[in-house]
Amino acid sequence: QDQPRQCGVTAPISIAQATEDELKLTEDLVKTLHDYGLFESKTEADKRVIVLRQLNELVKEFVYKVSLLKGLPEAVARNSGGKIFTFGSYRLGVHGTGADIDTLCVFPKHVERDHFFTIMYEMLKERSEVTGLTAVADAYVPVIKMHFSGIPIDFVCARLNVDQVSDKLELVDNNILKGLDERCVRSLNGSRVTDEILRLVPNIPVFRTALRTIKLWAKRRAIYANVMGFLGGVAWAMLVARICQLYPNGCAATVVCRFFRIMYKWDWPEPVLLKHMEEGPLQVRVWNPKLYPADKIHRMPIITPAYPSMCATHNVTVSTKAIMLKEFKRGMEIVENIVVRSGRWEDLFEPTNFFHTYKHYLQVIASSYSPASQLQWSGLVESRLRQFVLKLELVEMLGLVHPYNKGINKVHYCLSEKERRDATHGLYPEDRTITMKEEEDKKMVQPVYTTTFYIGLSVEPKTDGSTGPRRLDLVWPTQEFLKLVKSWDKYDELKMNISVKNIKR
Ligand code: 3AT
Ligand code: MN
Ligand code: MN
Repeated sequence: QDQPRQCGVTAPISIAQATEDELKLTEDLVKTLHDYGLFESKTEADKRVIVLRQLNELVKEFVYKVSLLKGLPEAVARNSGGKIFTFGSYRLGVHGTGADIDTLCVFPKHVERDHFFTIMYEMLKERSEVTGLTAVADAYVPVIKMHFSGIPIDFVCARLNVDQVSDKLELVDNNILKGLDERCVRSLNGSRVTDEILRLVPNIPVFRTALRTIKLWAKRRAIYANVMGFLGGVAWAMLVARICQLYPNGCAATVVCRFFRIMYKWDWPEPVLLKHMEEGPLQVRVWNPKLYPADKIHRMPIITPAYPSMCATHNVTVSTKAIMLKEFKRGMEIVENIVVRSGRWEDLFEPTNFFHTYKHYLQVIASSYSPASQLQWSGLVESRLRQFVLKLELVEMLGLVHPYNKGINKVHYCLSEKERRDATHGLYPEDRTITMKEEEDKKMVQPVYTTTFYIGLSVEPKTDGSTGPRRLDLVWPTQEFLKLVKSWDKYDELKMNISVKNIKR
């Protein structure tokens, strides 16, 4: 272990073995992570294994069924195979209690993608273990969502250009992507990226503990969210993997400590790479800022290791980058204290005081009248919020434009049309306890579902030296944002509402 193979695009910074002291710090860290309830029970872990076994069986049955339907002989149909792969936090081994299992279903070419959303869907519907089954066939990455024996599953699929999918099939060869539907390439990508990350870290248990730490920290500091312009699970995993490569013999505490300093001092937009990018057999572009202007504007590029390499952080804005750098700095200062025993790991996980940091906030309320339409509508608004942030960043006098990393969901039980209207504008009837005993009550109560997003604004002093009244002009960005979300093809002005309000701390 003294001379580990070099994984990464540079030599390690240090190949020193962990000291007694560092091992003790890691022990404390793992204990702290346990205190936060980050690890699932043995029972839950066992259940996941059983569920995956059942899903794998189901996939084979599905392929067999479709093969017969396509007129293949019985023996050929049996040999057509079918296999599942996992990706996401479960595959990385950093999932918490109740996390989903991101699962990829792979089948041979005579099975069509549509079959997954019809025949497989029907097969799942028949199973008594399955609840909450929903298919989203028109998503960027089409997915079937469900609970299987109570475990949430995100089920995606890929049709390979082969006659048979054997149990031994691996997804590492770039040539398997040749001639595939784009959606299949994207579905395979999730799995290929996680596999590659694991292949590129020198010590997987160290990586896991360090990543669990960073994920917890990022969530508590409200900088975990790809859609909002922060980093998502894959990007955090790649950053931690890079530090692991630089300290191949370090323990988890060492990796965490170095993480903050290195990321704070990183020469952005220098990209974070886990390996040299590969050329490959597809007509798709691989991330290349020298070639593509769109890639040059990425502020904190973190590049996925599997071909075709992409930037996992194209959503980062000037503000979100500044906020993350501030958090790296805070992390760096805290771990310096932990190392000299004048601080504790808990300090790192102190929740953000976002709601007390700024004088001005924008409150964006997306609302509608049913849970189903609210899910879609709030998702759309959330996915467009970053455009609002980008427009606000252009406003003179605004320094930082800080989106909170998640929307806050509420249901308001209203007793009149007026109350309903008010609720969509952030004026809520006093919290009301509803007794649903009587039918009368049920008829009177009209629920309004709201998802509220917050954007913190730091107003900068005028630079021209004048002392006149300072007026923030947010009309233009607000109007543009409202126009943008209302231009959605599924927007229904009778059912969906959006309101933007300027509020004080
Ligand atoms: P959790 O433990 O589940 O919270 P995770 O990292 O597994 O953390 P997700 O299950 O949300 O997070 O996502 C797993 C992977 O699925 C990450 C990414 O490759 C893919 N993915 C997630 N959301 C999307 C999306 N909206 N579009 C495309 N790919 C996505
Ligand atoms: Mn997941
Ligand atoms: Mn998922």
